[in-house]
Amino acid sequence: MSAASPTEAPALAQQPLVLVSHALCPYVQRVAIALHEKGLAFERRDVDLAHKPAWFLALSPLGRTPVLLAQGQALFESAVICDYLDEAHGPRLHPDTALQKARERGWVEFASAVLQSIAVLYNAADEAALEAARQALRARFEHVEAALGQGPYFAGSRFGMVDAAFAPVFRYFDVFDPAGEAALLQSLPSIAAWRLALAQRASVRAAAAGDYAERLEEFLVRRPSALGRRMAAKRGDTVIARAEVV
Ligand SMILES: N[C@@H](CCC(=O)N[C@@H](CS)C(=O)NCC(=O)O)C(=O)O
Repeated sequence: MSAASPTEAPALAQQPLVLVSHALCPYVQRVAIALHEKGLAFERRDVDLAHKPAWFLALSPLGRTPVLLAQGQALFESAVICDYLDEAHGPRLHPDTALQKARERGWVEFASAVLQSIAVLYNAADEAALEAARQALRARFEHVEAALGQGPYFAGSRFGMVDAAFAPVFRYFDVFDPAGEAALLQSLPSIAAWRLALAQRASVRAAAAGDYAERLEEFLVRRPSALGRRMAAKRGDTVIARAEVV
């Protein structure tokens, strides 16, 4: 992946919108989806999170992607960036009423908890830890299944911020399923239909590179974890397990 060097730091004032990114970051995808939904042009600038450039650390106090450079400001934290975009630019992705907005923000937070459970899964050191991680993740998805309505999106016919937050979650399963983890989402019919609807949405498709699945697989195969070893064995690779920062 390309990483901007300190001398390539995006000039804050010169670009209308710059999304400071990592190719595999699911939180970056949320922001990219919101930008696409609003038809906003932006430049995407990838950083190497294993070797963070000084300009990036100066803009991102937590040293994390995404950062959105907008009107001379560096905005960080995906939920905050998405809320800013929604207040500043139509069409609205959040619902109109305070109560519904609060409910949906809660589910955006829940999507972050699901992403953390996914990281526990792909980092699980051995089969016992992997099974425990599967069960924890499954329990989270059962909550999601219970919260879903008729679809096609979280809030019915309206594509919203919860959809933007969960679309990157399901992208992991495009790689997990063939790796032998398809049972994790089995018998959750509303999630299956939602996942399909999200995968077809133009903004979701545009939010990650065309070779995203191959890159993710490469990242996972190199994890020193039970899942990584199984994927490497399945591929017949002799990949040396090497942790990467994502
Ligand atoms: N709560 C943050 C999470 C962002 C996050 O965890 N980003 C990861 C990449 S996906 C990162 O930058 N990790 C590098 C690090 O923590 O050092 C958000 O929603 O923006």
